[in-house]
Order: sequence, then structure tokens, then C-alpha cells
Amino acid sequence: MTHAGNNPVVVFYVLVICLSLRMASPSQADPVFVDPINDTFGDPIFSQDIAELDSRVTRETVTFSVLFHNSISAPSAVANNSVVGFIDLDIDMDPSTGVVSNQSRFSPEGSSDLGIEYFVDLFTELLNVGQVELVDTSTNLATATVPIEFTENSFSVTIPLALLGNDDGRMNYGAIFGDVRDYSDQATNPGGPVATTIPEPATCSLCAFNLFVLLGRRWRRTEFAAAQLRYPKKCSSATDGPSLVRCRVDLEVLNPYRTL
Ligand SMILES: [Ca+2]
Ligand SMILES: [Ca+2]
Ligand SMILES: [Ca+2]
Repeated sequence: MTHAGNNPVVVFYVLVICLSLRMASPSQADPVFVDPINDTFGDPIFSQDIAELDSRVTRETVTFSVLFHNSISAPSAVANNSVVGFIDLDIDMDPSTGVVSNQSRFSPEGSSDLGIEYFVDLFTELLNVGQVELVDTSTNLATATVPIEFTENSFSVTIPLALLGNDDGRMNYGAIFGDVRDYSDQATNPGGPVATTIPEPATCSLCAFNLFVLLGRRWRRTEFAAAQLRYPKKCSSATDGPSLVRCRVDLEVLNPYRTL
């Protein structure tokens, strides 16, 4: 019987798949929407100027990260550069379902072509530090609060996909931000990359583990074949499982420094 782990073609393809998954992580993890500098609009006190809008998806969460050309503060800081606004989510990638996006409603630059099922409301961080509300547009009610993290010029929001109706993680999205007086910049992904899936670390680990097992089994059987040549009486009938264990035990008795 042919063992997959003993087939060099199978081992080769497993290796290629594993390498592909590992190589896919950095490339697919960066579908960044790059937004120009000094493209702000409106009449804010402080113009929030988006630099990048990025999304990352795992099996369980989607994270949106927004980088600005300027320094920002959290809404709860109540500072001049406190950033407020919305991240709009069109989870079925269908503009005819859901409601008109916040971006379309408040941007002077026209429709975002999003029909959104959910949005993240940054304003709500003012009352709940480190958390923002996720709003279901079918009821216009907040269904959950999700964490938001700020740096000097960026923030990121992580949403469990379970809170998005167990969505598959593929979605269109847009964003519009400003200060307490007016919106000043927007970004959207339609026409560009959608949120993409990156392999979970566990996936790569499992893949690497499987490769390890396959290579280990192949190595063990190669060693076993060599042992059969050296100790034909001990190992002539052993193929795998208990027989191989017995053979290994016998060989270790013969040579305690040698293992299969
Ligand atoms: Ca910009
Ligand atoms: Ca939709
Ligand atoms: Ca989806």
C-alpha cells in the first residue's frame, strides 16, 4: 500500500502549498487603499486627512485600520484633532441591499455605491472609552460595542464576524471622518481590493505540522527500509504500526543509540 507521506510528489505539493500560504500572508494582508494627501473637503476646525484604509480578515474577525496624514486623538480625548465619523460595511457586496452609506450621505463627492448592512460609529467612543458601537442598519440600533485602538496618527477597529451575521469576511466598505464640526475626508474600497482573508496562524501551524508528520513518516520508513537490510530477521515482516514498534524496540535493544 502506498503511503502519501512516502510519495515524493505528495510531499512536494504539500511543501508548495505550505510555502504559498506563508508567502500569501504578507501580500494578501496588505490590500491598502491609499488616499492622497491634502484632498480634504468641508469646513472643519481640524481637517482629518486620510492616508490609508486597510482591512484584515481572519476566520473570526475583520479589522479596519485607518492611517492619517495628521496626528489624531480619540473622541474621548475631546481635543481639536479628535477624529469622528463612520466605517460603512456592505457585507454582501450588493449596493441594492442595506441602506445608503454614511459616506454617501455626508460626502460632497457623491455616492459610494455601498448598500450597507452595518456601520461603526466613532462618535460613540466619546461615551465609552476604547469602544465603539456597531450599528445594524436594519434596526438602526447598536448591536454591540467593539474595541478601537488609537496611535498618534492611526486607529484600528476589530469586529467579530459573528456580530456581522457570521459573514464570510468578504465585504465592501467605506469610511468618512472629520471633527466635531464637519467631515473632511473619505475612503472607500469599491473598485479596489475587498477585505481579504489571511491564513490564521493555526492554519500555517497545522500545515507545517502535517508536513512535519509526512516528512517524519517518510524518514522513518526510509530508516526502516535500511533496518530491514541490516536486520532482516528482526524486521522482515514489519510494515507499520505495532510490528514497526516491535522492530524498533528490538533494534534499540541491539543498539540503544539508534532509533527509528
Ligand atoms: Ca486624504
Ligand atoms: Ca449591501
Ligand atoms: Ca460577505
